[in-house]
Amino acid sequence: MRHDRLNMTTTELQLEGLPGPTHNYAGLSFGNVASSTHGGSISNPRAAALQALGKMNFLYEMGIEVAVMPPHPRPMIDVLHRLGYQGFVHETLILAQSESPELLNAIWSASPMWAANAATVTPSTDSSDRRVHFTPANLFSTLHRSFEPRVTTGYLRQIFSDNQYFTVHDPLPVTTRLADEGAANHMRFADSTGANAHHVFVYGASPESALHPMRFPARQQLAASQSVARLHGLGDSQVTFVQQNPDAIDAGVFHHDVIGMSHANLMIIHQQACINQVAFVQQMQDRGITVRVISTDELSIEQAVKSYFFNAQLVSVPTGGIAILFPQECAEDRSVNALCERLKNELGIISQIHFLDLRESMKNGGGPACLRLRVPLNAAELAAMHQGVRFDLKLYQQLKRLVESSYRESISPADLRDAAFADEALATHTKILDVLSLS
Ligand code: SUG
Repeated sequence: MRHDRLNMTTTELQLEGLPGPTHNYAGLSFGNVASSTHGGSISNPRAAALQALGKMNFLYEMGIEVAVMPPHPRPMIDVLHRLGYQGFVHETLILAQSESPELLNAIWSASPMWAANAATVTPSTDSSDRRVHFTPANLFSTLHRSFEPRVTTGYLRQIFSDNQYFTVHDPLPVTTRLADEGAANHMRFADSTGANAHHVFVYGASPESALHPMRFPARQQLAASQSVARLHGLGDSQVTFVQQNPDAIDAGVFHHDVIGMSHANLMIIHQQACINQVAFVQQMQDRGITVRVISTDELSIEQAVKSYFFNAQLVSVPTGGIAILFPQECAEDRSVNALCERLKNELGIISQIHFLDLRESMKNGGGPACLRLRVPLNAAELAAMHQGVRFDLKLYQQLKRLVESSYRESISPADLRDAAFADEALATHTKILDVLSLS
């Protein structure tokens, strides 16, 4: 049985986040330049969800396995109650807005759309017990995201409920030393058989390191990454831990996937991404990984943060090679566009590049890669997961209709104290779960 499972080919399911009906710009993420820049501006949740669904359909039409990660129920009025705001919803919202505006914004945030932060995943080919392991991220570093782990854990336990194949751990304990932001700081290298896979965990800080950012917070702690590797049954020879360059964090690189991308046995990484980068790159090359270092002359960190070049989504396409889905913003900057083309011509393995419009998510610092969690699964595991979230044309049409009929086209900060909008958004959330056969 164990042997058979090992020999089954693994496909990488793209578990794609669907923006919720309260998607808005509240400037909640200190250290995330796009979030700070757009705080207070008018959002369009309908466009956000349609853009994300458009990406799912684009991938699906390429022959990629896609599934939908639903939004969380928002706003979380219960959080306001737990913090002492009593009364009818309307009064509670008004009071919270005048006394704790950041808290009010936090309970409305649609941030669970960025599924790359939902969890870290280890496929059954790599874990010691041959199960697929998930550790939901505790997202301890920001208030609005710290509300996500409980619901994310619940969704993952429904979607991957068969414990013959899947283990969904509890999120790590909530403490600074164990701050965990999930797969956004994790890279897995493997060939198509999954044999000899290697995992790289990128962390922002640890008590043992004298180097840490001065301006913005380091969101991922070494002890968190080490705990996830241990929980998932990864041995010492299967893992590398590498520290982010604190200067890059201070320039707006709040997750590693803002400065590096990877897929299969390919890593594309900025010259200034990590501490001891030359040794790290050498180590990866010694493992047979193809590494393309993007120099600062080719792309400055500021350009990387602005264009989200590194937040591209890399997928293996059934017709051969790797497709790279860049955000539209990369096509709009002449030098970044030229770099995308150059990469394609230079690296034979890249068979296609595309530019996608994900502007609504991008204005909050979430590009193509942020919106998806990679879940490598074999055929038996794919069949064992909850089928209601698997993307196909029927589900696409159903969700599209629902978004078109129930999502608003604009949300301003004033809408976040509207009790009628709260009821409307929660009702829409229930309808989405019904479509996905989740509770
Ligand atoms: O955690 N933005 C998210 C973006 C997450 C991007 N994910 C990856 N890089 N994988 C964050 O900073 C902004 C919300 C606001 O400002 O309203 C926000 O939460």
